[in-house]
Order: sequence, then structure tokens, then C-alpha cells
Amino acid sequence: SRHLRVAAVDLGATSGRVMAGRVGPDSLSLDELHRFPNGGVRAHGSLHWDVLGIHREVLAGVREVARSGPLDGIGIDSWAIDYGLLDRDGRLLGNPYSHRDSRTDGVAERVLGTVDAAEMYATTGLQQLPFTTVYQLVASLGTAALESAETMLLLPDLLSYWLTGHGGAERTNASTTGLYDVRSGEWATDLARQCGLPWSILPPLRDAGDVVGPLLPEVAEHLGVGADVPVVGVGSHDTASAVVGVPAGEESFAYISSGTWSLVGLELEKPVLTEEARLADFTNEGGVDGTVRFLKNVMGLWVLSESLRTWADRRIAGADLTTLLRAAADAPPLRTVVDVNHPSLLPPGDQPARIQRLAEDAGEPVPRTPQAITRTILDSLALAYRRHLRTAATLAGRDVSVVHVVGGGSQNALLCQLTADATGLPVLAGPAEAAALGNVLVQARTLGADLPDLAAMRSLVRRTHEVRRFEPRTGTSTDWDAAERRLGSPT
Ligand code: LFR
Repeated sequence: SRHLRVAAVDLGATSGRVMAGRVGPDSLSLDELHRFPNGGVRAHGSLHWDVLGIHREVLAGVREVARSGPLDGIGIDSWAIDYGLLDRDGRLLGNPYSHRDSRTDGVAERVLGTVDAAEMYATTGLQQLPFTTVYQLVASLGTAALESAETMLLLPDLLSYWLTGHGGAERTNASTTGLYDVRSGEWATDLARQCGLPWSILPPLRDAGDVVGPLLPEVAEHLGVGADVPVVGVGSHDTASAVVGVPAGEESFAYISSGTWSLVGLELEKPVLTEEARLADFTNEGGVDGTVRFLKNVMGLWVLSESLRTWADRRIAGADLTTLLRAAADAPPLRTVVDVNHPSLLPPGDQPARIQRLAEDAGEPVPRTPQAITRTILDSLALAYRRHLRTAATLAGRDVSVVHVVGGGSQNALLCQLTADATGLPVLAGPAEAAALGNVLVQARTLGADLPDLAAMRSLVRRTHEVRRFEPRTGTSTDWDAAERRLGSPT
């Protein structure tokens, strides 16, 4: 069969990337042709995304892919949950908010005063995160934007809409909204009604792999391609695409999709909606091909990247990533551990001070230097991975024999080694660009490649991409047991 060449747009909270992906019967490669910085923009007291700027960069990137060879398809994935509102003429009503904006403070508690948490979990299967779409929408009740909204589009669907003129909601991302029924695969309109939300703004659902539509003529012209080039609705939630790109062959694998967030869990056939899963606050998000992503959101490398930003702002010497990771590798292990999922770490700000505060409150030695703080963050992340992977396995009744780490964090050798030590399991690290690979693979299948199922896609990733293996170091497990006991039950 012939080779396909597609544009994979993978948008992260700190950077966006546009890749040319090539797929053949025995080949799979990515060529990063465009990368641009991303981040929240503060204006009028709120934290927004610059979504028009992102659209411009998507166009620039796809144009670059089209210029350098044939283009068979375009797919967009991004972080989840955030959305734009459109009026009845399809015009954007205001700038989308970042989920780290504070307008959702206290909203979940308010909603859970009227909607039963157990009932909610039985429908959505989601971990309680204060910024979930449902809570953002409730926070917007009464605003001019929501009152005039005809449609809500999640960000990757909004960007696809600007390319094609076709709206809709792709299921993997819809499953993160708190307004989606994980059992039926449809919108949870009753729940929306109970929350006082105009459920009619929820657009028709589609599956990953469905074609969104051909390009609008003016977009095709701008990109310099034929208007028949399709935009393919990939697993538009980046984590869903990343899980497709996990090079697993083993049956009993766990994964950590390691980026701004760390998503730690298992792939299952059916959601786990038990009371135990609810109390452990585990999420059942929708995966590609009807799978379930049974996982926990862990605060992730955000804690470190915000710390680096803080140190850079203060012009602290030697506080760059490479130098700090080298020093952290030699720092005393598990000296200080903190609850990395503590809500104080969610908004932008002075993470080093917050880490010190958490250490102090927990009676742990307070780390004083960027090196010590870096080590505290990495030890604490690994400790969280250990706890949540064990919980996931227990709740799902699964054995886990290997942990796949994908995403940018797979390049952090110290964190991978600590993860192996903490979990007592071998860690297979890479590929870093798993989300883009998953995006490319799902497009390729829609466009006719012989990739019938996830196993075939993963086998192709395995045959074409290197992974790095980390074995748990002997004699360290008791240290992690002790650290876990010291920390007690974190959030
Ligand atoms: C990762 C991710 C997570 C989601 C968070 C916020 O990039 O998509 O899966 O919980 O971002 O959208």
C-alpha cells in the first residue's frame, strides 16, 4: 500500500507543534516543521488562551507541511476541557478561558450542594477537578457570552471548525467535560439540566477517526492545497492520542502520559464506576476505539516548569533545567516529599514558595535551594505515580508488569529512574511525541492505511521508535514505603 503524509497538530499548554507524519506499511516517522510557544494570557483579571494566535500558528504550520510535500489529511489534538462559545452565526463569543483561571474557585462545591456526587460519578465517571468544563460553564451562568451562546466547541473542535466550517464534539475530549455519559457515549443532558446549563449548546458527537470535513475554499487557498484535503477528527484529547502512541505489546501495561500534567493509569474495555473508584477519585475518560482511560490527573511537570519560570524571573543563576536535573540526580533521595496534587499548585505563581509551604505543613525538611526543590518535586511526582498506579491496578483488578512513560517527560531520565524505583516496575520511556504519533496513526487509518486496531498501531510504533528501559534499583523499595507513610493520605 502507498505511503500517506499528514499534518498532525499537537497543542500543549506550553507549546504547540505541527508535524509532518509519514506512514507506510512498515514505516512511521514525524518531522517537526513548526513549533510555537503557548501559555495563558492575563487580561482584565482573567486567564485566557490566545486562540486566534493559536489558529494563526496552526495555519502557518500546516502550510509548512503542505509546502514540503503532499498532504493527505490534517488532524488536531490539544489539552482537554477548555472551550469556546459561538453565537448563532458561528462567531466566537469572547476569548476562551484557561482552566487555570480562578473563576471556578468554589464552584464545584456549590454544584455538589445540589447535584449528588455519587450520581454524578455514576454518569460521568470523572475525577473531581475544579476546572472541568461543567464547572466552567456554571461559573459563566448569567454572562452575556453564555446567554447568547448557540454552541460550545472544545478547543480542538473549534480549530477544526475554523478550517472546515463543520462543528461537532469528538468523543475522547467530550468525555472530559463532566457533561458526557461514559456508559451511553452520549451527552449527559439531564445532568446539564440539573446544573442549570443550556444543554442545547452541546454539539453533535463524533468518534475519533470520523472525517470532520473538507477544507473551506479560502482556507485551502491560503494553505496552497486542494479543497478536498480532509480534516480528520483524531483522538482530539491529547492524552487519548498519546495513549494510542504507547508502544505497548504486553497485555498488562500501565502508562504515564508525562507533560504539563501527568496522566497516570490503565487502558480498560469498560469504565470502573464503583464507589471505591469514586472515593479514590479516579477518572474514566473515553479513549480511541471505545476504550476507557482509567487514570488520575497528577499535577505533573507544570510544578517544575512554573518553578523554572519563577527562578528565571528572579534571575537566579544556575537554575536552568539541565543544570538542576544534574544536581538533583546527586541530591539526597527522598529527603523531602510533598503532596504534588495539592490544589495550591494549580494556578500560575510562585511554586518554590508553595512547595516549601507544603513541606513545612507536612513536617518535612524544607528544601532551600533550587536543586533541593527540584529533587523534592521529582521524588514527590514519583511517589504520586506509585500510589496511583497501585490504586488503579487494585480498582480495576489488573496486574501491571511494566510502566510506559510517553510525552516530553519521558526524556527526563532522573524522573523515569525514580518512577521505576518507586513503582518497583520496569519503565519503558518514549516516544516523547506519542500524542502526535497517535494523531498520525488515527488519520492514517481513516485515509486507508492497514491499521485495523490499536494493537496494529502500537506494533508499528514499537517497530519504528526506540524506547529507553529503566529497571528499579535494588534496595530502594523500603525507602519509598517509608516516604509514603510519612506523607499520609494526600489529595
Ligand atoms: C493533558 C491534559 C489532561 C487534562 C488537562 C487539562 O495535556 O489534556 O489530560 O486533564 O490537560 O485539559
